[in-house]
This record gives sequence, structure tokens and C-alpha cells, in this order.
Amino acid sequence: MADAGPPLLLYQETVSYFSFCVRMGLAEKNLKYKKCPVNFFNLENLEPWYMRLNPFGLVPTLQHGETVVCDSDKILRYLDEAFPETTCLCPDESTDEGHMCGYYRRLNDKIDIRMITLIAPMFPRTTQVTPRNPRFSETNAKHMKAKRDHAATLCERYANIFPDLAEVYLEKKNSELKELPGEEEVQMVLRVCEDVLTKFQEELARKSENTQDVKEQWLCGKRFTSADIYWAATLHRLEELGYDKRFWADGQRPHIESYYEHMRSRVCFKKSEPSTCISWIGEMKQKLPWELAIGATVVAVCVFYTFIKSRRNVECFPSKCVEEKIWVWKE
Ligand SMILES: N[C@@H](CCC(=O)N[C@@H](CS)C(=O)NCC(=O)O)C(=O)O
Repeated sequence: MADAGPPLLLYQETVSYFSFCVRMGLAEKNLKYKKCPVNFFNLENLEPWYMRLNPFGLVPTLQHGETVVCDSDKILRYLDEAFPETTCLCPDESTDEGHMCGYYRRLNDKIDIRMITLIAPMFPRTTQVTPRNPRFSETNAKHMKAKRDHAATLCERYANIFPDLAEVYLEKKNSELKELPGEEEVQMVLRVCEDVLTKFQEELARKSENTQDVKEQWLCGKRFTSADIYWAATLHRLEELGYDKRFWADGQRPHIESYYEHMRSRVCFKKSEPSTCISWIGEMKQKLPWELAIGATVVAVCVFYTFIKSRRNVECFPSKCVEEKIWVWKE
């Protein structure tokens, strides 16, 4: 485990697509790091302390001593540079491996995962899917929209209160929180997504013809790269939203199906996969710290009481036996 120098701090959100990518990168490199949660469901990413760290108000952000890196791609490249003894995730584009990595990354970038995640669930007639994860339900998407409206007001308010941050807040408000796209745009985004998946399926099929042991292979060859990381996050997100059934499950695109299955068994994926349970607990902890503490105490007391009671029963049993034995002996 390479962990010399100052600690690595990752400001992130468990369910965030780009945070997931960086967690996978760190796990693949076997680097120790500390997770610093930034709850964007509570708009914590707009808090002044965070905007000073990341002027885009986005997660993830990596802090390594004096160095602060924003943007998942820049973080993965930084990790390659800062820890050259670990596996390289972003090979140089001048090499065959790097060229392939760039190609698969650009193909993946064509999928508008942000729109598919945040906007599409508001139009279930168009998506024709049922989200597997309730976080991406229609109701939640509408709730998120209301949150974004609130975010615009918050940016304006903070711009007035913190003059040193006025520019970044107004930039955030203008670039991030503009008019929401409608159903037609969602249809187009889903069409592009399907075309990209068709292309991905063809590429995987071609690769499998030229490869003997598919299980040994990743997108750019034997080495696992950032291309695999971003594709893993995309397929995972599409699955959470319920698009696996529409786009690749049950033999519709079998090479994607087996690539994703192969991916799911990768340690870095298993270690970094957003667990809804953990993220819900994290959110609840932020919302209800006292209630949660009381709840945990009640549970602990009940467990302790049950434990003591069961021990008493165990102790009673032999003494009862002894009494019975004495009684039999006396007779
Ligand atoms: N290009 C950035 C994108 C980061 C990004 O969009 N993060 C999302 C979460 S996955 C976010 O912070 N959203 C909060 C917001 O839009 O205010 C990267 O690769 O890190």
C-alpha cells in the first residue's frame, strides 16, 4: 500500500457518479484515503467552505497536502503523477494503450449521464424503465428539481454575503442552474445513449474475436485503465436507473452484459460501489443527528438486555439439572 507523504482527502458524495470513478481509481491503485462527505442533497456543495475548495461547487475534490485537485479526470491524472509506483490509469495518448483509452473515454462521454440521471426520470413514459434504486424515482427527480430552484436563490444570497466568492456563486448560478430540458431533449439523449451502447457492443464483440481469454482482458488490453472506470460507472448508473433491462439484459447486447459482469467482480468496483444503505445512513445522520443517537442508544440497550437475559437462562439451566439429579439420587 503506497501511502507516503501527506494524507489523501477525498471530498465526495457516495452516490455521485464522478466520486465513484475516483474511488475506483484510488482502490485500483491501492491508496489509502479519507472520505470527507459533501452532501449535495442538502446543498452542502454550495457552502462557502466548499466553494473555496472547489469553485465549481461540484464533487469530487482531492486534497493532498497543499495541492487541491477538482474534476475526476484531473484527479486520476494527478494520482498517476503523484504515485508513479502504482498502476497507471491514464496511459499516454501517444501509445496504443493510451489511444484506445482515449477512444473509449470519448465514446462514454457521448452519454449524457447527468441528464439521464436528473431529468429523464421525470418522464417515465419516455424512459420506459422502472428505477431499481428509489433515489432515482420520478418523485425524487421532481424533488431534486425543487432543490435546484432553491440552489439558485442560495447562490444569489451567498454572492451578496461573501464578496470574495461573488464571481464563483454567480457563475454557478448561471452555468449550472439554467432552464431545465424537456421531454424531447430527454428522448434525444436516450437515442444517443442507445446508439453509443450499440457501438460499444460492436467494439466488445470485435475484441472478443481477437482475444483468447476474455476474462484477462479490459478495454485497452491486460491493464485496467480509466476507460474501464468510466464505463463501469456508466453501466452501474444505467442499471440503477433500470436501463439494463431496456438496453442490454437478457441477451439484447450480450458482450456488454458479460463485460459488466466481469467488471462487477473487480475488487476496486466492489470496494467503491455506492451502497444505498450506507449513503442513506449518512444522509440521515446529517439530517437527524440527535434522533439517530437516541435510536442507536435504544437499540444498544435492547441488545444488551437480550444478551444478559440469554446468559441468565444458560446459567439457570445447569443448576436446575443439578437439583433434578439430587432429587433423583435422594429417591
Ligand atoms: N467534470 C466533473 C463533474 C463533477 C460533477 O458533475 N459532479 C456532480 C455529482 S456526480 C455534482 O457535484 N453535482 C452537484 C451540482 O451539480 O451542483 C468531474 O469529472 O469531476
